[in-house]
Amino acid sequence: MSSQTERTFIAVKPDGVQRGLVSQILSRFEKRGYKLVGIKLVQADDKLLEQHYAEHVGKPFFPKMVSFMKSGPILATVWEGKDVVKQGRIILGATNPLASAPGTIRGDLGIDLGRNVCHGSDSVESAEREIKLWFQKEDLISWESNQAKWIYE
Ligand code: DGI
Repeated sequence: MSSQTERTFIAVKPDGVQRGLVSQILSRFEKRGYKLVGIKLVQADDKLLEQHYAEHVGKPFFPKMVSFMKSGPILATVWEGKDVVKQGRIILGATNPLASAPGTIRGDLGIDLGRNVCHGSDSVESAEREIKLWFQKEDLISWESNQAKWIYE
């Protein structure tokens, strides 16, 4: 059962930041009713990316992906709300933008796999791991939204 305090890690990759898509991406999560509890711009380094993408280290595309992810700032965010991990992935769309449905971020804003605009945790366990990797505990703010009663029954 997912709770209203479930959290996920959503990042706008360097292509999304460079293309001025940050506000659009944040807006999709805000409008859906999710609560922003952490946000910062990060210039990622090899160590962070090797930890974040541990499952991909050694794959042929890895060096190119790391160099892309270091090519500019990444907007790191944490969102809270019911089923936010799964819904976040749905809002982002499929990994390959060409396979993403219109209406999703990648389906509306991307074309190539290596420029897929955003990242979202793929499970509650990954979310916990990624949030710890990108944020200090004190960077995350628990706050009460006045909108909650209009979003949740
Ligand atoms: O969690 P996702 O980002 O949706 O997907 P993932 O964890 O399978 O892959 C992480 C990122 O790595 C993905 O957003 C884009 C990149 N990637 C994955 N597979 C390939 C790839 N990049 C290239 N160039 N080729 C791949 O096969």
